[in-house]
Amino acid sequence: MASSPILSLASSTASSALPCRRRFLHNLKATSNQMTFLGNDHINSKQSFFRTSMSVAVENSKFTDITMAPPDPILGVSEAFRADTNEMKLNLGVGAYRTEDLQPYVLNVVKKAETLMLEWAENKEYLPIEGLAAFNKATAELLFGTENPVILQQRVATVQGLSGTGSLRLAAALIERYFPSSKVLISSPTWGNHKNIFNDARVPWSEYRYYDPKTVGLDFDGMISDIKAAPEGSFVLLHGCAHNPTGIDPTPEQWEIIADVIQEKNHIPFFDVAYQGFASGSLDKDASSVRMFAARGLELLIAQSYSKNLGLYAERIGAINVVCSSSDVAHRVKSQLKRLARPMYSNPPIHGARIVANIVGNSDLFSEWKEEMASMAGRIKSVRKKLYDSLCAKDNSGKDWSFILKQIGMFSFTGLNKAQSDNMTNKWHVYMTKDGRISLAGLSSANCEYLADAIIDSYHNVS
Ligand code: KET
Repeated sequence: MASSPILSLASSTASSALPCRRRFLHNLKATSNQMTFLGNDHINSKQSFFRTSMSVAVENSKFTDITMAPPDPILGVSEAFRADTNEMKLNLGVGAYRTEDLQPYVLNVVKKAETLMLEWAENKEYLPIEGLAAFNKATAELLFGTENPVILQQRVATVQGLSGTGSLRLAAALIERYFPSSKVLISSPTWGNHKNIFNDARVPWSEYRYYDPKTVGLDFDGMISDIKAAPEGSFVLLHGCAHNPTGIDPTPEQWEIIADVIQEKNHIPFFDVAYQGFASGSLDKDASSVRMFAARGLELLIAQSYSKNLGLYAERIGAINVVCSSSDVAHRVKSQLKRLARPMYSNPPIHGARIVANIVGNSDLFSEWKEEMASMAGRIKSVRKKLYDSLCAKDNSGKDWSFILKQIGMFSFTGLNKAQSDNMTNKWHVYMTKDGRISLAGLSSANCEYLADAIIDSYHNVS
């Protein structure tokens, strides 16, 4: 007898041993469990009808060979967290800011901008492919500063993107189309989605050394020699500030040396700026790496995100900026970015773009945003310090935990391995990514001691 494709959907290998009719009913039951829109009573009363229609629908599926995708290493952590009923549970997986009460936070300045927007009742017509003009102007000026020569000389091609991820994806499409023989160098480790983005855009990538597990610090020599060794004209992906996942940034002197090597090798710097203002609390300080590269007259790419610094996670608002050697080149680059965007998503959403443009364009709202951002960054710094103090107070082994204080941004890279990270989740209900990263933005002062206990236990008692 030919085996039924329903089997793989019912995910039961045992069922293949059952006689045909029983196996059919077994599979129907398994399948009906997945069909939440049908109540069981309903299935009983109309059983014969559903047996026939469901078996036809499922057995003939053209999608039978599609296997179950693994959960996302970052966003999948939140799904597991939601399913846990333990009251001590902590979600330190995704990088999303929480208040001291561990609640999501909508910035007051965002609520004010939205109130104004409701009053103005502007229309919701399609945006141009490149996005909202006022947003594109504001975002480039925020990144470089209004008086920067690249702005004054109109050398930046800015296109509104679907937050940081969508902007990186658009840049990857540009690289794939216009630099087919170039590869992208990414740090090891890096934000988990970078590899997916370049894989899906069919852009080859390789890694440069970044993290040194011995010092839980930067492997600067490794980084420099790998960037030097890469084929001339490679794209070098750099985290503008608050490197994710390590929280380890180069010093200003090290940034200069990185720029020297990139310049020597004719590489193209490609910045991912997802945390401007959120890392140090200052928009200017967090943009200093990008501005230093621009001041050298280099051409560079910068993807921006407003998920964290304005808490606009779900609005999907960000931008891709390409700094070019002249306004004429920038004009052409922009036209090609639009050409790439049109068949992907046609044009971007308007709501988040208006929020950003209205806040940056209004001096009162702009100052208020800077204050709120500094207070979010301050809360993260204070739980970082409290976690460090708790670790020092509770751990008698003499281990040096000071690396935690040297890291910056919303994450701490604890140095815990996969088995130790599993222990954090399975025993302590602390949800985190398996690379040992914890999001301090999901921690409150009240939970620091509990987290310190969990880290000490996992570090010393699990190998
Ligand atoms: N770059 C970096 C370095 C980054 O950490 C994120 C998000 C993004 C880009 C994309 O953010 P977007 O919301 O598309 O603007 N990082 C967090 C969330 C995620 O994984 O999607 C995180 O690492 O938890």
